[in-house]
Amino acid sequence: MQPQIPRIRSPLDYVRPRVLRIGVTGLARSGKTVLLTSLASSLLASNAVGGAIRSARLAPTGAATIPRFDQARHLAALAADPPRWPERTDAVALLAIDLELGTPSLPPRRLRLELLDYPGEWLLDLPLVAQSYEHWSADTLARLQQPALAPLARDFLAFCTGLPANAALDESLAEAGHRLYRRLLERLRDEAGLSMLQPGRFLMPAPGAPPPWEMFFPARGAGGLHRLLARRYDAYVDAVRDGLVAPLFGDVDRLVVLADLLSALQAGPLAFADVRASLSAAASALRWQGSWREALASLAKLRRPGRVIRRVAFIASKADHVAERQRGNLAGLMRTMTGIAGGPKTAAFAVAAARCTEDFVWTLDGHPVSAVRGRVLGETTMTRSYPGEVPDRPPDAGFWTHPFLTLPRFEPMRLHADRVPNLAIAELLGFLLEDVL
Ligand SMILES: Nc1nc2c(ncn2[C@@H]2O[C@H](COP(=O)(O)OP(=O)(O)OP(=O)(O)O)[C@@H](O)[C@H]2O)c(=O)[nH]1
Ligand SMILES: [Mg+2]
Repeated sequence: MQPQIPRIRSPLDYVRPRVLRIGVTGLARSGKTVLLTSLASSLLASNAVGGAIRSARLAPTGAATIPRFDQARHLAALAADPPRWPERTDAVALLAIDLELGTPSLPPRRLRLELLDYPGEWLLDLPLVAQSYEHWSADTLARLQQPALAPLARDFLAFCTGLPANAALDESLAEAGHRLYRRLLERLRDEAGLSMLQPGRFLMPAPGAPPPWEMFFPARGAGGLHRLLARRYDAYVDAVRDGLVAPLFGDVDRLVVLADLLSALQAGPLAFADVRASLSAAASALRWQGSWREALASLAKLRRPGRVIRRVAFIASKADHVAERQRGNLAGLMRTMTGIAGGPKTAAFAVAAARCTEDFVWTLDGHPVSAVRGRVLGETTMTRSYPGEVPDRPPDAGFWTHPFLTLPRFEPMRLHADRVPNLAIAELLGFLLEDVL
């Protein structure tokens, strides 16, 4: 079902996009729902983005096929007394806003903005499109053998070691290996808090019955079993590729990728390396998406080609855990971790979608430091926090000898006239919409 396209009012509307779809994705708990809620609340406040937006309202749902993002419910949670954070999400949702743009002396230009809450797990499937089964298996098995992961991976690795190098084709072996591998991915997510877990659809399945070709796992070898696993991997990659030109993702024109780098710095070197691997996989997938999109479009001549992603914003979320002085480094850290020169237009931001703290100067051991203070959920007094110095590039071994302090779970600040207090949401919107405003 096509989205309802806003009526054309000015000749310019013929050459500019009238529906702009922005994908918002990121690792689990990185702050996607709060970001969407905050972006929408800023847009709906009529004077957002330096007055270029004349009016904004939530688009009617009409006959849309993708579930709508429940803006009212999420905003109500942040507006409650005491404020609450929104619940976890586990399905794709779409937020649509109709904008009128332009100066008051001319007829308005209309633009429908669609913001898509895209599962982070699926983002990590994009790099598979450029990888062979052998390559992916070798990388994955090497990672699982790291000392920090090996205890959780023991059963699966033992199963792999037990397989003869030229094992014959055997459906039940493929199934047994697949089950062990899937269970391992779940434990790495739930017990080790990792996110660089592939294939992503093993953790966040697509709707519908699981297809038989899903029964694969990473393995080395050269026999019939190995060839079966490689064929199934290829079928999986084909499905990922189809998804990229399907209406859901194929129309994404710009992408916002979130990562909670501060929590990763706090969680230690293993968690940080994991977030770093996820981000660099996502960034490199985006670097070549232009060329493979075109190649695919010409292959599937009968199909409407997907749009190429033209702008990507990488966001270090929950930036209100550190003071202003540190936030420049936080954006810098994101920039050095993702720098995707040569691909779509890219920028990095340190954002607090729902600001919880204010900056203040704290005297620690006689030295003034730039710290923050806010109310911790359920408490009445203010808590002060200085988690540590944020590095502007991935830290070296020395950094981890003075670990980042725990980040308090703060309560969001009270709303001002339905607007969520935030840091850098206007800058983010400015970058995303610069060429259409
Ligand atoms: N201090 C601070 N905390 C935030 C901010 N945004 C999100 N959080 C915290 O991060 C948690 C997760 O935020 P969500 O927006 O629900 O994250 P998500 O990515 O949608 O999570 P899933 O849907 O479970 O993957 C919240 O419950 C808050 O505790 C922020 O701007 N500042
Ligand atoms: Mg969510």
